[in-house]
Amino acid sequence: MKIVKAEAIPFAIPYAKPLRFASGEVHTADHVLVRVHTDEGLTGTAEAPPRPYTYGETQESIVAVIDKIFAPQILGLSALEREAVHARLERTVGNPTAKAALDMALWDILGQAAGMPVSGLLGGYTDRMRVSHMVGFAPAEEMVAEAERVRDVYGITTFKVKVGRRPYTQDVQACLALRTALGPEVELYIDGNRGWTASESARALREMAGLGLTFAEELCPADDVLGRRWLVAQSPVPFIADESATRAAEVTRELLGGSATAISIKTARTGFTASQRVLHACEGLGVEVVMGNQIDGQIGTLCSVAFGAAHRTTARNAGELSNFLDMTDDLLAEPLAIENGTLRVREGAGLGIDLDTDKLARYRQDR
Ligand code: MUC
Ligand code: MG
Repeated sequence: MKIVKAEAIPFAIPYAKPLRFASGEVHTADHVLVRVHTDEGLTGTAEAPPRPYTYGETQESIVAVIDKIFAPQILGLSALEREAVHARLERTVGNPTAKAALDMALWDILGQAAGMPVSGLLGGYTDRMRVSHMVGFAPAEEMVAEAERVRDVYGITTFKVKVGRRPYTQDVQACLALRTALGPEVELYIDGNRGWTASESARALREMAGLGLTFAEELCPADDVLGRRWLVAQSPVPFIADESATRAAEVTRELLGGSATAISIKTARTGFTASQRVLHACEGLGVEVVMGNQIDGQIGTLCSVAFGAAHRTTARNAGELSNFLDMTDDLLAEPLAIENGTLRVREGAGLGIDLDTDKLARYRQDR
């Protein structure tokens, strides 16, 4: 199972509905398709989404780091030598989505070689996850209309509401409008992408106290160290670290430092190998996790659900698995389908990623 080639293919697919949030906005899925090939003719596939406002990576930087540094470092190693692969990748700091995509492509190869689904190899807890949908910035009535449409069409009843605008009261109003329109059965939580100060966040949480929120995520920057601890200590709900805890060591630091009380796990940045490290750390420390979304396409979403469904702790909360619905197209031959508010893991060996080669030819940007 020797690695003979690692490819980084840039592609771009427009969004039908851009996602807007406090740290940025996404109009085009300008991602990188990562393919690792072995001497036995197996090909592992994953995708890396550039998020410069979160990790500093761009589409060009992901292609460059894979072509120039990572591919030459891992050629000749076996897909079974994942720890050796990671030791080489870790010689370069940062570049989390490039590393994660290579890791997941290797797991895809292992699954194919074993003739078993990756989700089963990871843990095999269940075959599906409940889906949480992200509602981006818009006037409150549009946010309500979107949530109602997503509930009615896909059966989704969990919503993560993007907050972090100024004045904070407009987000309080939007959350109130969502709760009023959707009723008490629907689960709502908020994500500020570091948009507010600690004091704005505290006021917003107090004013939303009657809305039955289940979590609050990254309302203010973790770099505001004491302010963030002060906020988290008074949060009435678990406070999720997302972009402030992108590696197992950061997870430990944020949790032990009192800057978070729950963790977002994103396979787009920690792949499967490091996501398990994060998950096991959280289980050991006794904090809740949520499967987050790096505004993934269908390939990334397939990876997220494979991981999330594999473990009891990740399958407990609804996973953020629906951002791909806002894209105009994707690369899978058989598109993902969310039914009754759930997304199923793909059956078959590996990750079950079957690419539509015509679509890849249409959207790839390197030819
Ligand atoms: C999220 O959960 O924050 C937006 C920025 C990012 O890093 O991820 C997305 C969604
Ligand atoms: Mg987040």
